[in-house]
Amino acid sequence: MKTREGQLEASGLHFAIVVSKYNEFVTSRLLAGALDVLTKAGADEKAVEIARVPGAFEIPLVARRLAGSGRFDAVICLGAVIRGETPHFEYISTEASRGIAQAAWEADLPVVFGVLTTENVEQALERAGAPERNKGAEAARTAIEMATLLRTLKATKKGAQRSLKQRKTSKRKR
Ligand code: INI
Repeated sequence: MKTREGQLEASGLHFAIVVSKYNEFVTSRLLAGALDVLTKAGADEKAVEIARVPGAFEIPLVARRLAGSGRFDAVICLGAVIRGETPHFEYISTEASRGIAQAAWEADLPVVFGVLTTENVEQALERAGAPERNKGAEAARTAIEMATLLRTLKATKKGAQRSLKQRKTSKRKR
């Protein structure tokens, strides 16, 4: 039986990070956590691009654009939505998570959810602190692991021909 798994090895990989400016006192810590993981795993500083957006609601559009650019192996999305601060909590967090997942599907690339959704500022700071609990660090580890796993899943010529044939057959049945 063959088992495939990603590695925490980022050399040669390219990453985009989309980080929201809203609640920057939290998101700057998530960004620091993510960058720390990427550099320690061997990513080149020049292979990491950062895009800053106004709030978490704006993350999916920019993540989708970057993911579809063909320039990155993974996109890391960082933000902080804090319930105590907004009656729009549900709308913003739902749209951010739905949009980030959709960006990954549409671009066929890992687009990682590193957006905190917390009840209050204390919880947000707790999850943006020490490396073991930092959601930005966790998102970067996930991005590396997924990017390296996907590299091992590159279609062989035979496999690609097989799936093309399957797609044609299922189209004809419809
Ligand atoms: N954006 C966040 O990222 N976090 C929040 O907690 C937040 N609050 O509290 O409202 C927030 N609002 C801004 C939102 O993401 C959009 O930028 C804005 O609605 C414009 O589209």
